[in-house]
Amino acid sequence: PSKRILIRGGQVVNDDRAFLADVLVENGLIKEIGEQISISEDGQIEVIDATGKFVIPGGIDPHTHFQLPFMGTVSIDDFYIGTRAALAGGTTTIIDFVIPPKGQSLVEGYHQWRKWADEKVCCDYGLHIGVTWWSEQVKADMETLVRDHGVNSFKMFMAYKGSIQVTDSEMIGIMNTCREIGALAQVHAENGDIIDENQNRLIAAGVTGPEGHPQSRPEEVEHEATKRAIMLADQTNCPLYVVHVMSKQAAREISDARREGRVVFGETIAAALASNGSHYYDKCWRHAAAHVLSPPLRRDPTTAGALMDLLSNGDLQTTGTDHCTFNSEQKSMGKNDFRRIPNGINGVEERMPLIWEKGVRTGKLDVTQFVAVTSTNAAKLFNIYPKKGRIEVGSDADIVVWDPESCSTISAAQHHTAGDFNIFEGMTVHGGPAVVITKGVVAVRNGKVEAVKGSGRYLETNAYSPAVYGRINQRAKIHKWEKVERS
Ligand code: DUC
Ligand code: ZN
Ligand code: ZN
Ligand code: ZN
Repeated sequence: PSKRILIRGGQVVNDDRAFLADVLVENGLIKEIGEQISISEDGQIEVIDATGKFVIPGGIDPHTHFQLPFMGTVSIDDFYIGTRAALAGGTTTIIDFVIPPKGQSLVEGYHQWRKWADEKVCCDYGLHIGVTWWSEQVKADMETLVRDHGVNSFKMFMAYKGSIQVTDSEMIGIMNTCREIGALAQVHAENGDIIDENQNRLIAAGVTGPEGHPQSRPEEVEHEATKRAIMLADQTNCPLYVVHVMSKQAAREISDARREGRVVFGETIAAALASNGSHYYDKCWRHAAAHVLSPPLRRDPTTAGALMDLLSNGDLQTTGTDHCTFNSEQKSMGKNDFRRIPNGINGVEERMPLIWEKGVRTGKLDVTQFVAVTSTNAAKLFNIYPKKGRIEVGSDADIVVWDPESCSTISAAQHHTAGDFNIFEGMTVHGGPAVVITKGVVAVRNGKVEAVKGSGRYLETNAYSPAVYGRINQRAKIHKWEKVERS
């Protein structure tokens, strides 16, 4: 692989502006940006012609689950196949979730995930830590992870009763701790107790197929939990990041909270922007089961467009995928009971082209906004900016030469994940990566992926991201208890 790369004549796009320039890459970093960079033609440099194309920061997918042990099986894309698929679609950084079972040490879980990931990743990656239970030991582990292991985000599950769900009082402890150590609290917002009740009622009524899944988790279940999480975070003065916002009602809560000045961020996922819940009612069991994830896709056909509108106006900030793939055989574990269908869908490879198609080509996002919602905003919130998420001298050379004119049809026969189904099957997307560079090395060219197993690095992130804590500290000042002095 060439150590120096010159990307010539493209439109460089950051979240704040776009301009014509050449970009010189050297030793994994962006070395120079300028008009007509001159080089001595000694054969030591690879020149990539980006005329008519955009030169954008590599995508950041802040929500993946590679080789996740979950619901009695393990998601089929491991850290090699998963990051390879990410690169194929223009994503050069992923942030995955450590999800230790209840009772397991968080620090142990972290080391387990590092062991799985380090030898396999083809691009840089970070880790969020799922806090699935609560004790003094868990609190100490959170402190250790932030201090010694470059972690700055912790996720709570308000669903999955009986396994990883946490209670409100546990959430309060976790949020207080996040606030103390400068971390960002994340929530999977669904009311797990009512889901459990609905599931039992559906099964009793004989609804055992995949259509039972969305019926057990209607919009209001996501809505209520989102609202509750926002309230708890506000009361504890903890910044909150709601992962996979799937519905208009939940999104509305986030918009309203932001209007009131609360420090809340929202992520939506590729599937929510490009698919919908009608698939659960498909006559083909395999087809319906392939779409099972939580929270579910919504049947309301206006959801996808509404979520894109909120990315456009800034009420939602990031786009992930919740990429967590299971093949048909694994999905079949729930053949007679939708509660046992492993939850998860694909998206890490399709995210950027889909957002281009549904966002930029519809006119809802301009190219700078596309960069913001696919890369820069996540980099800022998780404190890896401007190392990641920006085309700037000194930043990592994670760069995508994006071809706005390319045209391809998504298909399981072509995709790079190990799954045998693609929930976006048959969709035509315009726009896609012509060249993908990770840390100064070309990983994708002309649709061919040349990813190197184990070449990615774990991203140490600092606590107190300015994008998060700048505002929370201000807000803390107005949160003062009132005491009345009486004689
Ligand atoms: N939802 C999913 O669909 N899969 C993994 C975890 C989750 O919360
Ligand atoms: Zn989740
Ligand atoms: Zn089918
Ligand atoms: Zn998830």
